[in-house]
Amino acid sequence: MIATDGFDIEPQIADAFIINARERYDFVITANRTVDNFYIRAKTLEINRNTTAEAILQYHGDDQNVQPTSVPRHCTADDRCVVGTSNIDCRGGTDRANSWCNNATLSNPTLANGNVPGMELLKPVRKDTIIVPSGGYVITRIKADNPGVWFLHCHIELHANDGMAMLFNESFPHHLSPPTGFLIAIVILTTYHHHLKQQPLHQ
Ligand SMILES: [Cu+2]
Repeated sequence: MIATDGFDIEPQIADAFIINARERYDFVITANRTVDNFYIRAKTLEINRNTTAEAILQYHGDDQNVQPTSVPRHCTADDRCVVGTSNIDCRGGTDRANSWCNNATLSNPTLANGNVPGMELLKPVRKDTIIVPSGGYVITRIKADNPGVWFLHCHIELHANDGMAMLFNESFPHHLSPPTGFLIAIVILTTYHHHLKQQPLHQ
């Protein structure tokens, strides 16, 4: 793996990785195996479901009519496919997997203010999209050098529409003014729509 979300990372060797909506990963495949066909599998991590997408990586010279024999990775207690976290207290919500978890707090207060043991502060991964496990949390560091109101939202559209989103205000006093004529244009548009609604349908 060499990059994520358009930013280089310290190269890592991996045979599988977790990706969610909007994330991007760049990787280099070292094709140094015996000539064969290999499955590339994408498998959802849903509970009680097993949705799989498959592609075939074919080495030049291999028989195109032979199915690959490579086997999928199986998740076990020792080889977990998901990184979970249980540090969030939903304060009276239903169970964490089904709660909106508004007004959440850390169940372990010693983790507050970024005091998380082992956190990488010198060379953290730079990303614009992050997986937040159900009931989990993410610590980010933002360089606040672009004043505006930024939309932090889930990239699953249904979730965003449900309200899984927030505004991050980076310095109201330094917001740019709206373009010249911006409000006038809205008034004209509103009047125009109103005008359309007033027209008889059979005109
Ligand atoms: Cu979501």
